[in-house]
Amino acid sequence: MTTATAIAHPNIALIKYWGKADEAMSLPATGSLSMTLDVFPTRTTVTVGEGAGAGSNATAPDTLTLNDRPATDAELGRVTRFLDLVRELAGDERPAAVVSTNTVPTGAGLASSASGFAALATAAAAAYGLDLDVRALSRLARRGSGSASRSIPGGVAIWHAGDDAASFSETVAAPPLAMVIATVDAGEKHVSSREAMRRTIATSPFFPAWVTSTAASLERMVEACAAGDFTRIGELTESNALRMHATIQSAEPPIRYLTAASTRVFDAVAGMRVAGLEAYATADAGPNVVVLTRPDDREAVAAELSANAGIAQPVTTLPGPAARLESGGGADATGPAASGAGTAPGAGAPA
Ligand code: 2P0
Repeated sequence: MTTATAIAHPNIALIKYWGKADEAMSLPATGSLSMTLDVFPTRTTVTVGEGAGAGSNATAPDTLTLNDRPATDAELGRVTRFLDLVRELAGDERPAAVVSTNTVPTGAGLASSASGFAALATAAAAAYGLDLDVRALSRLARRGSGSASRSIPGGVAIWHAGDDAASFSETVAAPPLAMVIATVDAGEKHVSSREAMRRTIATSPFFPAWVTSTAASLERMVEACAAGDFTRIGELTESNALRMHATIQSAEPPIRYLTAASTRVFDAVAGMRVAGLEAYATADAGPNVVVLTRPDDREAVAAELSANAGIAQPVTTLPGPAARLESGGGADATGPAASGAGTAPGAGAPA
């Protein structure tokens, strides 16, 4: 029996991934760039062999326990399809028992699928005896969930568009960054990002412009990161997020993830800039807003969000670590170590 446990953290994109070029291979329409967080890790244990995988599904009797409860059929099916890829790579047909614990509310707009599939890829590769480097592991994690690719390397990561071999993630140099998570609603999102991406591609007249403009913004973002230009990084981040939401809203029927409460946070962030506190807002496929700032300003931004935007418990985070096996031998020795500076997530913590 072989067991491996891995830990991975979520990431928030500064240049967003929205839309696939190839759904079966999980290849993105554009590249994207994110910061991995040092809060809300997912811890996943994969066990292969003797007694593991006594599930009822005869074709691949894996078992999955998610946050201390048996997974739904849909959750198990997605994990089994992913493990099938690992089994094919390893030439090993044995089923697995998977136990996973998320510390971020599932499905609430701060992608638990990113940390989830990054941790699963790292643990499953080790449990099935595969020796994969960061590039290969990020390509594997991509097949589970696109954004999971970016949670394999640590810190600020770029996920390249391209064919299967070229579409991997790697850490890029960037100036010191911090984020403050403003949870406006911790509930489940009404349309999954996977479904919303499909609808956007199929119906939005703006989608082609999203693709060309995001590719251009990614190039500028890489330049700004290399130059250590925080202001440019922030401007590109907020602009790209609003373009993504505009594109999503232009689908038919429309999808609106941002609410009045989200808009109040964007307004508060604009107000901070006017007052000389440099901060920029972004949001994923949900109403919650994440504010990019400099590490030295993160507590001031959190205080402003509490005082002026009605955010009960803003959570601050610095760049987080690479996905890693719990017993050493991590996926990437080059990623920054966990800073440990994030505010501990509590009950009702951000989504
Ligand atoms: C991102 N999002 O770049 C964008 C911004 C949400 C909004 O990546 O279908 O859960 O599993 O590849 O990775 C969410 O998409 O989608 C996402 P799949 P995923 O972070």
